[in-house]
Amino acid sequence: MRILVLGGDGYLGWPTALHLSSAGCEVAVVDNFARRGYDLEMGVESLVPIASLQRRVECWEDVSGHQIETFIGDTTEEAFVYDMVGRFRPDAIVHFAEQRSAPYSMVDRKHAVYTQVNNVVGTLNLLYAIADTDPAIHLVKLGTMGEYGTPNIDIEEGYIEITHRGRTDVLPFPKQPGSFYHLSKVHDSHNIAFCCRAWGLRATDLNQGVVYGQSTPETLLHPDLATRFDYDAVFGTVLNRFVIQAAAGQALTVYGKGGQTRGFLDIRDTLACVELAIESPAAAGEFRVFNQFTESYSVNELAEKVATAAGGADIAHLEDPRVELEEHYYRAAHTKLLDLGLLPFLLGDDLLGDLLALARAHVHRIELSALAPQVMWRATSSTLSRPGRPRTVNANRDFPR
Ligand code: NAD
Ligand code: USQ
Repeated sequence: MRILVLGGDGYLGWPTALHLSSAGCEVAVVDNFARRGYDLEMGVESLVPIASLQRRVECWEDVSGHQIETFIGDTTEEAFVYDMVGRFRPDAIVHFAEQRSAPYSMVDRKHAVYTQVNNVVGTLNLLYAIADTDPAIHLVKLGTMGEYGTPNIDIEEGYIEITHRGRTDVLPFPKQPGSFYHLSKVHDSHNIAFCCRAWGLRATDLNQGVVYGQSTPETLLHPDLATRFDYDAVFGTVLNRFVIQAAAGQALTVYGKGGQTRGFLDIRDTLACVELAIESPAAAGEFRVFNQFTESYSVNELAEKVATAAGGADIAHLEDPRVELEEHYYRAAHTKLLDLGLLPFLLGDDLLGDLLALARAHVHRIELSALAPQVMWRATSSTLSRPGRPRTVNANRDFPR
């Protein structure tokens, strides 16, 4: 099978490309290196050093004998998208290529606009390119559990049956996203659903929870195959941050009351879920939604787990920089991937021990000033949400178009 992995230089895209390649697929990765650019903008780096994409691909061929093709370019460029889809002729496209940080999207107006243009226009270009090139191509799109928000009812997988004034229908589950980033995923979902309805495209929206972990069987084969491991307050996700904070002897930064509950999954399960989605594609005209997570935890529960695994760590309750419910009901369905055969890696002391060891081995690379949250969820047209802190994103940056 021929698979294009968009965003294949990123945290999840790179190990997914390796996994699919080792499973015998013909794989090409697509990236514009925007993620490496955000690091430069913020003056931070992945805790674990990462090789250039060129070196990664070369190393993979040496280690595995498999080739991975590369397309360097921007999904917001129509000609680039048509060219890569037309030349590679994939059976499936796995689309990771978006700006994925909620805090980054909330820095200021420029970052909000960049995030939504990058994500929504990139996906629209792709939908047109698929429709014009070959509508049978299966789009496997990374969405997010955050599209749903935290309603006071059970969350279903994409759709809910509603009876209203005596009539019943199955409708898209209501969306209450919590950042301009999460909103961009909702806009994508609507656009993809429309193209499935109107043009008969086939798509799977993987509403993924928060991912943790850094190693997969393939990335462990050589240091130059490693994927990124982010800890800064803008791109680091909560469990990865807690592990790294504990390794550095810093307090774990619980925002607010810490009752915020989310769905989580091991990075190895991301790879497995994508593979399962590809193996049994959506039907022509079908817009399929899978909730892609394996366990739910509150932020407090995660902090306690990490502190215990680390043999002790302080837990600090900081003022929540976000606008979100700090205590709420949370129960979300996630059976469709299990039904397809997913055998999840659950969060245990062995994985936390491995992650702590990894973080301790690279502790000298931690920039402590990047740990504190700086982006507040309020409207600002200028760059610094908290004046006086130099380590932040650059409002004058020229975004790649
Ligand atoms: P990442 O930022 O590490 O990777 C995204 C990649 O896409 C980067 O390499 C970036 O350079 C590339 N990219 C961005 N815009 C592009 C464009 N216009 N053209 C070409 N390439 C572009 O992010 P990640 O953590 O690997 O996440 C991948 C996807 O999974 C995202 O869509 C994200 O929303 C989703 N997701 C991630 C998580 C998580 O916890 N990391 C959880 C749920 C969903
Ligand atoms: N949080 C803390 N302390 C921290 C960092 C985060 O308490 O140091 C809290 C946040 O306030 C939030 C929760 O932890 O309530 C999750 O935050 P996060 O930064 O780990 O995750 P989030 O911003 O939701 O985004 C991440 C990915 C995004 C993906 C999303 C899945 O960056 O790409 O879409 O997880 S989900 O959360 O299901 O929407």
